[in-house]
Amino acid sequence: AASTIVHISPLTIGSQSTLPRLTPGITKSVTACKSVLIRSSMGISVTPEPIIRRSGNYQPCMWDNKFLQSLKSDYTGEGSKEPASELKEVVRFMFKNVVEPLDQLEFIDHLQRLGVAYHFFDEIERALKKIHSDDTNNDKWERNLHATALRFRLLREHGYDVSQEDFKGFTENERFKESLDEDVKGILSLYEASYYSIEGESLMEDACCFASEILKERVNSIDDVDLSMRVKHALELPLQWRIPRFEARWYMDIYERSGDMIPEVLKFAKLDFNILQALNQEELKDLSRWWNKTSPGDKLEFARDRLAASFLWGVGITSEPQHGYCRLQITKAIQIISVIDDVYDVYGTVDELELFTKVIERWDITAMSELPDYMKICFLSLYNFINEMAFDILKEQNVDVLAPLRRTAINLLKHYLVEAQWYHSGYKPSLEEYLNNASTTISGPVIALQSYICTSNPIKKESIEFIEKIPDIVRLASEIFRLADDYGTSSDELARGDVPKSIQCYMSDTGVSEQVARKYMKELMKKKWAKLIQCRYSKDYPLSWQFVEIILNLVRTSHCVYNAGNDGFGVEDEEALFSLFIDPIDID
Ligand code: LA6
Ligand code: MN
Ligand code: MN
Ligand code: MN
Ligand code: MN
Repeated sequence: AASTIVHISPLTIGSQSTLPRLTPGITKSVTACKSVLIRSSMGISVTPEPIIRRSGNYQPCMWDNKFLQSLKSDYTGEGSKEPASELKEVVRFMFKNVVEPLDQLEFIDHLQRLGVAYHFFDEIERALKKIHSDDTNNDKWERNLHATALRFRLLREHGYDVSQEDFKGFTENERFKESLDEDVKGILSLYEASYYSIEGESLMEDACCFASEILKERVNSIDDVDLSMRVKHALELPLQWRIPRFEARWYMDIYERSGDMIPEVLKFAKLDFNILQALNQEELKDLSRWWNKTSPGDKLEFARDRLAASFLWGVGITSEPQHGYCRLQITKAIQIISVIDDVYDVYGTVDELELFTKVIERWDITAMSELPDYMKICFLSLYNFINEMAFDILKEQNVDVLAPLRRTAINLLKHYLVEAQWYHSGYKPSLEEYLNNASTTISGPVIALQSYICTSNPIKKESIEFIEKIPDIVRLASEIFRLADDYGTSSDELARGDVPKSIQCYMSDTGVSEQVARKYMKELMKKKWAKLIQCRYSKDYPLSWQFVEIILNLVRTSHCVYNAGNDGFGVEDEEALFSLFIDPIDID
């Protein structure tokens, strides 16, 4: 149909174009767009109505190609690798000389929080195995809440069978409970441990409520400045929900001032951080060259240009040096998907989106000619990206992964279409119906499959089939990812015009206020986490521990990006991105 297209570019929205957030001005154009569609679908429209297009109204990207290519680190090459590997041996030696179980646990905790535990995998497993088999049924453990909680948390984290009964002594003895009141350090450890509990461990659930209440009460009256910082940090997000690598940057400053700080350990952690950062910078350069030629640029002005923020997800999922390929591919996937998501969310008309989805489903390059120009570029970038990944794997491992990669991508867009149809018809789903669809549109299943493919060698056909069927672990991870995203982005999305997200669905299901709904979502995420980590403990779980960790990291990244309640992806957090990827840590 012939129609006039009116582009609303960010610049026409007046002074608000300089703001990163969306403006109510856009909602008006939504209404205009809708009335056009309704009328034409009823066949009443005779004169071509202008299609008024919305824009995501996003800020330009933070780092352009020129800036990224100019990065130079002092930590590439042999110059820093040698001192690092010497220091590593020193730390390994020190670790071996720690004998007391509690000291060992604390040593491990430091290594993990400093982000260097991956260097000492065997030592850590050996120490934990011993601690697990040791008898704890003695006074020393039973009287030390911090020690008991740390033991529980680390053993659980590493897959050992530990029981919540370990805490019975603390929870059943009222007199002890009173004296606990003063033990902030112990309660903090209990709080962190409680996030490692699984569904149905009511003792741990109670412990979590009890611990967070006391910590909230105490947080502003703790004399020890660092302990108070730790408590604040923990209340913001528990350790279980944090990305180890992002945590490392924060923890180094705390560790530096702590009484049991070991200079060699600190120095090694700093050096390792800077070396990984230099590696990440090389990856960013690669990605930026790719994006520089792939980016639709001014052709799709309405969409997000978020290479740095997308890379944050790549690093969040896996930061180990050997997984560079996975970081590259996940970053590309998220950058491409977020452009297409903006097409479905804000720019495309329902007719166009239906056509686009059909063309994608055919996965036929010749069908591209049926699309409007702006959609051709979306189609081809996704098509090329998926095909290239399949090509890489075919060349590398002689395994054909094209069909599953293609199917999950198609499935994502089919679910995008459902949301777009709901929005344009004014349909309001219940929370359950919404989540059923939205746990796919958050892209969890796509990222899960792609990260399995990019980190596994050999790739197993059974594993691919298993992941593609969306097992509990992928579904739960995707649901939490979705809830976290909605927690951060739905205010902007609703202002822009969008389907009601989880918070709004729950509000209309129950009639509660937004504040109550938000609180409910936090609880719901916690409940789903308890189920999520339960998945990994079942005996013959067919996915590797390492891959499950990647799935958990995906969820953790979403907490880190969206926890503050705003869109930490659409509006890049400059300070965080600079400290992770650009500024090295000072080493004296
Ligand atoms: C979500 O965007 C986003 F930007 C992510 C980085 C998550 C993974 C990538 C996707 C889904 P938004 P929506 C693009 O909040 O429209 O716009 O599903 O996703 O809520
Ligand atoms: Mn481990
Ligand atoms: Mn969106
Ligand atoms: Mn969307
Ligand atoms: Mn969102």
